[in-house]
Amino acid sequence: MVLKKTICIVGLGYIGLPTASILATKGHQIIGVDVNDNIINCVKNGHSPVCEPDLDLLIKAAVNSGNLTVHKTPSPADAFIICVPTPFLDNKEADLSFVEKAGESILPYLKKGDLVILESTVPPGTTAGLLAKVISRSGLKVGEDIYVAFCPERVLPGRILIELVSNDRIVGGINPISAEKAKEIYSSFVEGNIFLTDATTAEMSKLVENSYRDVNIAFANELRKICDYMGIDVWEVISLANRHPRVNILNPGPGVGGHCIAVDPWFIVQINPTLTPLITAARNVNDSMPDYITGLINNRFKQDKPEDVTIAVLGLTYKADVDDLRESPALHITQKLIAQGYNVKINEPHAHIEKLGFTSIPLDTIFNKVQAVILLVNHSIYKIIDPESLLKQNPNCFILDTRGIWKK
Ligand code: SAJ
Repeated sequence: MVLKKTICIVGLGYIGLPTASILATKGHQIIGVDVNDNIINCVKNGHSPVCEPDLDLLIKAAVNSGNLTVHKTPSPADAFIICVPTPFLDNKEADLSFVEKAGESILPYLKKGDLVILESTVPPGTTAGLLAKVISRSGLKVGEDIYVAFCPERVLPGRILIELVSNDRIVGGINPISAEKAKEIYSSFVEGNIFLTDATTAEMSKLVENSYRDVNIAFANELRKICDYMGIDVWEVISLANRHPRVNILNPGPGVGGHCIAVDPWFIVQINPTLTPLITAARNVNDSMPDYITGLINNRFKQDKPEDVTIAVLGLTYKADVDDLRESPALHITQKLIAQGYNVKINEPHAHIEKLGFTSIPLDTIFNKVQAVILLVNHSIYKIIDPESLLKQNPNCFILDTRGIWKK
């Protein structure tokens, strides 16, 4: 039987809020903490501030049960889970200021026997170094009076609630007892296996997962460039190569976005750039893709003045069927086309693009009088668009499917 605990979760973003809600529905008393009034108000009213399947329902259940309350400051608890952002600085090193502030914010509430868990993605050594140092300012002996662990989140946006429960978890303690204590918390909702290790190994494993994906996508993007040069279809090449039982190449695209894969590999590189040329090269290949795509468009319209060319852009988010625009290559490409003087019409079904000064044009009118259609995001609703019929109506239209969802 799992013992019900009071758990304070600092940071109610993409990870903190689903984790808080699920723990609340398992009977724990959850104190959710965030500095953002909009998030607090949304949750109080039982709504999700982010677009994620079924999260609204889960939050409503958690709030209605009385087990989830939200506040601007922490309160005493048995365990504290820190889920704050770790963006990178201009020099691509991790900005740990949010982690540090979150650690400082719980100091007044810590007591002997408490557990502090970090879930934010961080460079290896952060939990045993920076975080343990901040926690030691409570006067409690870290590892003896108070337990500290790193437990990386591994959920895929768009499938967060499923993966939160079904994925295996890595739990890294600053000592074995810290790992055991943290495992107790995750055991109350995780159906996958829970693997115990030390905090630094757990931090590195998390970065390795996202870097592995980044390197694989970079390989696909490099293949795309060479196949374009040769005049052959990269998606056909990859799908044929993937018929080999030990080959699994990911998909080329307009670049890698989001707040994880486009950021985390740099946290490995910052440890020692000389030892990590492959990870660095992969990041650079993926970062080169937006310019590569705008280059293809410029090349097609090199005889025209950009102001005489109208382009329909499909999708602005960083990936399919989410509302997240962070580090989005699609947004980057669109802004670049606008800056170059093209007339750009946008369709984006999920994100609130009005806040960027854009309007989403409905799909039934966006293709009128355009010289180009550029598919930047493989949102499900775009799969039913038939490029053949677009070409029938507008034979000179330049159609560029950067995601390979429209069969030739
Ligand atoms: N992308 C491609 N080609 C592909 C797959 C993805 O170009 O074949 C692009 C996407 O369009 C997007 C970017 O890569 O711009 C990242 O998308 P993603 O779906 O690969 O990953 P994220 O960033 O949404 O979530 C990742 C996941 N990590 C792994 O799959 C190893 C998730 O499990 C992590 O929890 C998450 O990062 C995180 O928070 O770290």
